[in-house]
Amino acid sequence: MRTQDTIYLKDYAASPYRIVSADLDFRITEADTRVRALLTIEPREDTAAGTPLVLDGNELTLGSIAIDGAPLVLSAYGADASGLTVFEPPLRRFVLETEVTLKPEGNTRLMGLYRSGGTWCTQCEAEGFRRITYYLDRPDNLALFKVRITAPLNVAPVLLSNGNLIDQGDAGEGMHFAVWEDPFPKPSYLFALVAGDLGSITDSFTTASGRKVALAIYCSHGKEDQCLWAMDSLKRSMAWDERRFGREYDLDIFNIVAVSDFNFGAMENKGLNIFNDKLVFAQPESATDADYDGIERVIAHEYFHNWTGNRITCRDWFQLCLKEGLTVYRDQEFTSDERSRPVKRISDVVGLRSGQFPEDGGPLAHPARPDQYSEINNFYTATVYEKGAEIVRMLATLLGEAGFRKGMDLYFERHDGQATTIEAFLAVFAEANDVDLEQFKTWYLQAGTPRLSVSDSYDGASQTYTLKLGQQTQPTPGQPTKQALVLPIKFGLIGPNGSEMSWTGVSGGTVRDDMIVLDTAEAEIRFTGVPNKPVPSLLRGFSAPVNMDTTLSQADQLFLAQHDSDPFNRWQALQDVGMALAVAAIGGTPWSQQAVTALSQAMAETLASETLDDAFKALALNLPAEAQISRTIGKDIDPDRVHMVRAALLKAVFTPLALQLLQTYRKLSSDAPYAPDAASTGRRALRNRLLGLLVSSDAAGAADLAAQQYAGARNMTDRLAALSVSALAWTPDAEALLAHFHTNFAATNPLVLDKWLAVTASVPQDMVIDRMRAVLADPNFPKTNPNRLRSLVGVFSMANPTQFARADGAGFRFVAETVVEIDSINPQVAARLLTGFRVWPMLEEERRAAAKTALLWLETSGSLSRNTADILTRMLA
Ligand code: 0A1
Ligand code: ZN
Repeated sequence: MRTQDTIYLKDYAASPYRIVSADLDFRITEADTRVRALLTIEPREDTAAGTPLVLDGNELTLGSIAIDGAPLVLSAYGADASGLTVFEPPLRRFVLETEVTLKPEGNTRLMGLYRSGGTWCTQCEAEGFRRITYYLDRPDNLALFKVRITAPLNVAPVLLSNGNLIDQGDAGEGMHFAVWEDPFPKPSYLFALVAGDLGSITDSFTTASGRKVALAIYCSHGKEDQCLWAMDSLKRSMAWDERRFGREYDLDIFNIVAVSDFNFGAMENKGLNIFNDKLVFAQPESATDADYDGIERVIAHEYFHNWTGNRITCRDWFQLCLKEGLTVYRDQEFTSDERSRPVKRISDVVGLRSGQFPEDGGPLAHPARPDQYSEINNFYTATVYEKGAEIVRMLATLLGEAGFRKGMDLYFERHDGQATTIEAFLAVFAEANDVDLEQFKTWYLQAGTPRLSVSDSYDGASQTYTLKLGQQTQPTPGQPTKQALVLPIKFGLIGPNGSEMSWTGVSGGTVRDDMIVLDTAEAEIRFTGVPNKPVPSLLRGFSAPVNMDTTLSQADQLFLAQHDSDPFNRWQALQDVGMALAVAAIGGTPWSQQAVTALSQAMAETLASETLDDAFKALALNLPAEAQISRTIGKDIDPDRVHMVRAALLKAVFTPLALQLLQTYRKLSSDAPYAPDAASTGRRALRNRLLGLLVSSDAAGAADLAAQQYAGARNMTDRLAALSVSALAWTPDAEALLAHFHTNFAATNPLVLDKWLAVTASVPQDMVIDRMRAVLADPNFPKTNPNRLRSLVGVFSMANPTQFARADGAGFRFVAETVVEIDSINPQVAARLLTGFRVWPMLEEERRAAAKTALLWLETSGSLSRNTADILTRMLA
């Protein structure tokens, strides 16, 4: 048995053998699946005779083994559940033939070949292929795949794999077969197979060079009309990648399959993407605007992987953000071009701050390119994905659009067909733009969110404006000291009349047009020829993923909120004002009436603006979330106090606006049929935001208004919004609405049940834990389904701070106990649920002790999977 301890990037070595092609034969029956693999294998030029061939395996049992048709004697190989070693393979090209038998039915880990709702499907990233056959299951082994699938015709009339269908027919005894061949060499993690009784919708896309691509989306029967939005999103993604990056699709077929049991969102298998069905199915009665957005985004994301991930893949899993950060950047750009760029940016930054910053500032912090791991599945993180995208965005900001595109073109030209590294990625940008990116690379290697400090002064006599900037990054696990990073700081200086000011000279730092490039720990930048004291607008568009300490007065912030030409900073300024008031009050300094009135007025003006769009207003008319406030305070957090102060501030700011909120709410109602376009989505977002503000500021009649909206809603967006504001504020109707929603919408649709579970888990009331325990105790609750578990337990730990972090420890215990139970079913999901504990070091003493008790209990609770044990160890380190 080979045990797998910590794996280090520095130990990377090419394998002494290469698998050049894989000829796979699957025989699927209700009882089991037999996999026969013919692997054509070559030694490398420098491989010495007698070097053993070591293949990965996981929970496999070897049936037979032969080389070039001759069965191997027992002494020639060693095989167990975790691998296969051929001691002295031939030092020339040979064919290794193995046979294994799998039990997909019992595969509740959802890695490798498993069954979801009767359909056989696969998930191979990162290391699932080794659960299908013995293989070099590493991303740098690219091979040509040919796949024959034989299965019962009645239960599996649809047989799919990667690439092109080259043969199909009857196989006798109620069985049929299909043969698929993928002309592009690929790593095993991109392998996919689907066999089931599925419906589908079809369409086509003609590429810029005239290739007609057949598109299909497969789903369970009866759901076909819920796949239209996904198909529309796919076609727009294909067109966008041609326009924006000059990338065409390369096969004649592109298939997507929606399955109900899936560990993540979706998977970019070559020519055969497999999706969590919540990211495919959309109809106005059961999906919200957020669901439509998510579908569009993830369909685009997986499609874009065809070039950034599949044609060019990763040399090893340390390089994961080579494909993920870049592809997230690409999907963000797609959404920005399709919808509103500022609104997309603000939403992404809200997500970054609530998802990635806490990771980067807590016990699970790691670099975007880690240099060690013990369980790779625990590194599909916000840091690799979202911070990875921020790093690519900074590169684009520093190089400019044309310079960035030149680098991307060179990347595709030079590395097509390869498995490569972050170094190779940076090298193409450096070369195409003739710049040095050595220091920039630190962004990939260093964990932690930098703090950017700012102070300024103005000297009227010399008309000189001075900005003092500093950057500092706190130590993170394994990285006690930090280096200065390259921070692109987009900025403007705003004059007293609200317009941009110019300057005649700059010294003391690097300033290129509207961008300061801070690459030292400190800089003092002097702008000369500045006629008046400006208000600085810094970090426009959130041009670097940092925490900025601002020293601006409330008046200056509100001035920016009104005048900044950068919509992101207008939004940020309002948030900062709210944050400052909340943080001061939590620290014991109550707000002044005057300060609150000024913020109220700014909110009122924002709402009344004729130039700002609805989606922007919906984001602006809000206070920072509780978790965001807690993070800003940073230590000794009492979530009850944060909750109470935020609620009081919300009331103080928005109660005076109740009439305007209500009138605007009424004006925004619409009889138009549901459409998912940006304008309609923005209108609903604003209207529902206003409802939320009215209810949470306890305006007269607001609770009834929410109940009316719930009852009269003609789409899920409006219905769920009304339900969730009622439940969060626990209005007198909340209980009845939740029950109604369960009976009438959730009981028959699992994806709607997820919404009910999520609302139930977010209620900040003491009964929530008992309710969740009751839900889990119901024998009909499917504990094998990741979506259900995440909606209940994941939402609880991430979005219900007062109950999760209860002083009596009941919230922590609930999550810890659930993690143990789920760990024996699906370790990946259990490990993910445990990450909710990452806030624990930040809590006040009593809660911190309660969290630690729960974590220590987990440690002694018996044998945990390596996934969960890895998270637990890092959490307690
Ligand atoms: N590459 C996929 C993410 C993914 C990772 C692991 C999975 O199974 C354990 C599934 C999907 C993406 O970025 O969408
Ligand atoms: Zn991805």
